[in-house]
Amino acid sequence: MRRIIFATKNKGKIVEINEIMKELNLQILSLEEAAIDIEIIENGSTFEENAIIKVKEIMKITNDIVMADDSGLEIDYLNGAPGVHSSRFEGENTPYDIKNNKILDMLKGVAEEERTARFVCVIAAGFPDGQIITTKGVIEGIIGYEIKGENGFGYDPIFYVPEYKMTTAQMSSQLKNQISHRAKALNKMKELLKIRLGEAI
Ligand code: ITT
Repeated sequence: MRRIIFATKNKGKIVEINEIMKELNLQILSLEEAAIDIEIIENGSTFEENAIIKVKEIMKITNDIVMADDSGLEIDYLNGAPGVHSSRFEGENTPYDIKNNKILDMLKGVAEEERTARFVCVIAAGFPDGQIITTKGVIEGIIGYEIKGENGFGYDPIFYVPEYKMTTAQMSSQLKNQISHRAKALNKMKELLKIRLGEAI
């Protein structure tokens, strides 16, 4: 079975990635599972740049296919923040209850039409021949008025999807993994991997 090293330390992402990629005949290893412990400096200004930075760093130390996910929440009222700084917003190790409440405070009194937001995900894949490709997925929603739901991770409890009348934290993992930014980007990547790796997957 072909190995893919997934350059992430985010446990919430790993669970979703494994679920979305499960029908492929690929062994997906997180950095922890591959026993790789390096600090990657994500100093790009776009999701694409940061996904490629992560992939390139790990490609230096393995001949396996390397994939990475750079994602985040863009809030229109905050001019696209926290965006590429989503995991660092209010401090990397700050609990999400606090980060989510901070955003709710920043949007206090803001009308529904102005609460538009989206989750964005860019997946990069680097191959042993040096080629790197990327795919992107987006899910549109609005910032809710209170924290709702226990599923998912990160900003899910404040990301409300009008079409489903619930936050992504209130969705079952099956539903979120069908419609999310990550699902859309990974599904596009799956098709590209099938073309590239052919029968092997
Ligand atoms: P790695 O770089 O190790 O993958 P990270 O958490 O630092 O982990 P990013 O730099 O891509 O990853 O930041 C993504 C952040 O965006 C993540 O930490 C959440 O705060 C937010 N985010 C992304 N996808 C999300 C989702 O599906 N649900 C909730 N929040 C999400």
